Amino acid sequence: MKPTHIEHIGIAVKNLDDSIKFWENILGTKCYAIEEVPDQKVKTAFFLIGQTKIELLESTDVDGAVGKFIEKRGEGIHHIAFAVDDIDGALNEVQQSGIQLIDKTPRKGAEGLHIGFLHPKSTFGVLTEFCGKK
Ligand code: CMX
Repeated sequence: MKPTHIEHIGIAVKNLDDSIKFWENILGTKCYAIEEVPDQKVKTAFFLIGQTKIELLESTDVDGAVGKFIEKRGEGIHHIAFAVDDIDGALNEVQQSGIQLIDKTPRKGAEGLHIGFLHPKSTFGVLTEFCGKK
């Protein structure tokens, strides 16, 4: 289940529009998609750098994962996501090795991807996501 590449880095932001302007300037590339993901209680904006995306995350609900993160820790890097060929197999494999999962089965994420999170208590403090196409 070796990940193929870093699919994206998720960054929690207070205001998507302000952050998009900053990242467009820094990266020299336009945000190519804005999408709300109701299941995750976020609005996302994407930039493509090589094979990897920067995913800006604005909370749509103070009680959602990003809303709570910003309340507690402020803006900043929220998670790192790895692309895997077999999302079900990857989640199964890490669970078997004793790592605590947030999602035992994949959920629907942005861009039609199937996603599953590993708990930061089990990953040395890094909220880690696997993404797959199914
Ligand atoms: N990175 C590292 N640690 C984190 C974290 C993050 N992004 N978010 C929370 N934590 C830590 C907290 O600091 C806390 O640690 P302490 O107990 O030492 O204080 C612990 O995890 C529990 O956090 P909490 O604030 O009590 O919040 P919850 O338990 O309600 O939720 C988590 C934490 C990770 C389980 C939850 O955020 C979650 O399920 N995340 C997965 C889904 C997600 O992040 N969706 C948004 C992005 C979606 C997308 O990319 O499309």
